[in-house]
Amino acid sequence: MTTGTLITIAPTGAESSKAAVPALPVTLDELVATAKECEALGAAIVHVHIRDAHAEPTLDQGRLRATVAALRQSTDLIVQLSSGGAVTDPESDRLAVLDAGPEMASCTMGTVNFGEDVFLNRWRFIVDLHTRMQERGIVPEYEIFDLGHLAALRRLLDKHGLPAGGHVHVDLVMGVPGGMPGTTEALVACRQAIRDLPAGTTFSATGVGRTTIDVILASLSAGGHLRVGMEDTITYAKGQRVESNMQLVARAVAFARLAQRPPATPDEARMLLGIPVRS
Ligand code: KMH
Ligand code: ZN
Repeated sequence: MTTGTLITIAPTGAESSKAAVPALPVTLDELVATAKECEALGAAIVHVHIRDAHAEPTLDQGRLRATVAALRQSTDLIVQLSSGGAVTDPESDRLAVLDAGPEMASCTMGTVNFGEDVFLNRWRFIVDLHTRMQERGIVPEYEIFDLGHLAALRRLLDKHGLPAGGHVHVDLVMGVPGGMPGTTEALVACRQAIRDLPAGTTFSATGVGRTTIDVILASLSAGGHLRVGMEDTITYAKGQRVESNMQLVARAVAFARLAQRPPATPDEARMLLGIPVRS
């Protein structure tokens, strides 16, 4: 069944520095203002990485809680905290992200080379994240950087059961140097593998760097959803820097409307993902 398009905004990430990318939202005020504007344009989910007072990536528990509270107060967006953090973050801090009580959190389904670094996701760590989210009613978004991560997800669900809410949603993160390429062919291969997951599994896709537009078009045509934002894309077109996250959401919304799959509201997204609607 084809539905409207879930649009996730990933505004900050952990990789770009504020000095190199001045438009990156790094303070709580900047993040909330960005989230509000992206919601008004059509985003339904915000994928959140936070920064400290020096604009460096952090998983500080107080800041995470304040961020969840502020986003809930100022927007109706589904707040999805990153449990991936930065490649340097210890597993204990990444697990503790769940203590901040988000509606959703990311759960990366395997280790991947990540540029010059390694994004480490051991099997036991993945199982811990998945089962803690089940216990707390936090809905995961399974992050897929390579085709084999979908096989790992099938193994996880077979051994440890469905996530909270009973619905499975994955995000294909494509074009990371070291992961799968951001191509139509790779997306179609993933879509084939998603057919081995529980019926009704949904997917979104994001193309890092210059793969962003190819991945948007491939995902929409394959019935998928979209993630965009300055976590993944800081160049809008050749020689043109991204001015703001809103510019990327506006472009994704325009593509979704052209595909006759207009943006889903946050509550439509909650219903699709098995998240209780906010009262
Ligand atoms: N920053 C990357 C190392 C996630 O948010 O769950 C990991 C990442 C995935 O961004
Ligand atoms: Zn992330």
